[in-house]
Amino acid sequence: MGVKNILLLGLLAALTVLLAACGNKPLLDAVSFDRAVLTPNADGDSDVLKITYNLARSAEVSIYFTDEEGRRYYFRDHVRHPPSVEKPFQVYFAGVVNGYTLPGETFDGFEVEKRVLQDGLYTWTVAATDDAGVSAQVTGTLTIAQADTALPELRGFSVYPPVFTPNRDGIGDRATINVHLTKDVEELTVYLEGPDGTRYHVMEKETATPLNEAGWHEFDYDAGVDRGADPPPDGTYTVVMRARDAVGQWTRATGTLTIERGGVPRAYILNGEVDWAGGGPEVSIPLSGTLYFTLTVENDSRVPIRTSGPPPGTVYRSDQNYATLGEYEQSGVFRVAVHCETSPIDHPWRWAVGGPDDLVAIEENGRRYWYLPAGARAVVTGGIQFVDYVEARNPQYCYASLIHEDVEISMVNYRVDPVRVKIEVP
Ligand SMILES: [Ca+2]
Ligand SMILES: [Ca+2]
Repeated sequence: MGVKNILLLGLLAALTVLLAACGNKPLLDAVSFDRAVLTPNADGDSDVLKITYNLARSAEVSIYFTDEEGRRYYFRDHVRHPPSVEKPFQVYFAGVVNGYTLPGETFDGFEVEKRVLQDGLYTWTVAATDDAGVSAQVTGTLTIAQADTALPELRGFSVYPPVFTPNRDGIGDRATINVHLTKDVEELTVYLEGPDGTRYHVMEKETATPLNEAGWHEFDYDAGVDRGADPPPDGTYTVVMRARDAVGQWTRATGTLTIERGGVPRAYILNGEVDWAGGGPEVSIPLSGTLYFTLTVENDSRVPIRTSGPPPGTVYRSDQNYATLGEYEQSGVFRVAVHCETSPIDHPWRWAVGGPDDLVAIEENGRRYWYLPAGARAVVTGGIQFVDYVEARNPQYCYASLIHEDVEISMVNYRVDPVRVKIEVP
């Protein structure tokens, strides 16, 4: 460091001392409350007052109220402020202070973040302490009357189940967050908060109670996968519910929710190709003959896709269907299906998207389910033995689809690679 710089620094230091000394302005002055009586009840009359104060130097500022029993309620608790520039600071006060409990009072399952002062006479204090430890404070009195002290209580707050798997497989895909709200509010919000502070909003489900009104509220959470959005990463989250009433009181309840195997399943019939035995695009089958097919299913997602029977290789008679084999539809299951124009029901013949060598078992809620793992492919074969035919529809078109039962058949997986099938009748 050059001599010049040292001189400059010295000069600056001297100037600072000089300014501090000659300024010698009081740390805190021009302190005022523009009302002596506040009625915090959101009726638009005397609900808010304005606090003005001038700060000469940077300082920690507190604004608090002391009741007649000597209990202290903080509106601002040691908040660091730069000095006032040109104009004094102005802050609006609506009678709401940091959460507190009255003697003997407890709240079950929620906390009060911000609460209105009870009716009564208070001493207000504006206090400041600068970096040198110099303190100043100004006091006055404030009467609180007609305060709307009812709290928006969050009773019976619950998150169920504690662990869920939002991946559209029909098993444990949703969590429900419930609360009984005791007062109409301006807002009632729920979000998941991750370890890094990232928040994920939870939409409210329409229930008997209109939005923001007192009563029973239910939040049905799918982690976004219903809309095809990726859910928050697997992990444990804090579920935060917060309510704010018209006076500005805040209540908060928290729980935890763990996401496992979350993700949006996506699967395809590989290349949209079906290998119909006998060639195509037109095949002839004698009555009681069997139409065989082979195709490949690709799980092109980061989550396993669930499936159910019957296994590949199964041959249906044309007058059978998945239900007659006892393999009913299950929400969230992927199955390969074949449909013909004369099929009496939608996609009557269905097969699992892989065999025992392709699938893995995953246990959830005490039951085992079968999945094609993320990124895996499986060859699926099957057949339909045509034991009958419809004369007016011979030949007819048949095609394969990949169905996500009770969820969707995506366009790309619907009516793939049609084949014209003629039943040869003797
Ligand atoms: Ca009022
Ligand atoms: Ca699931």
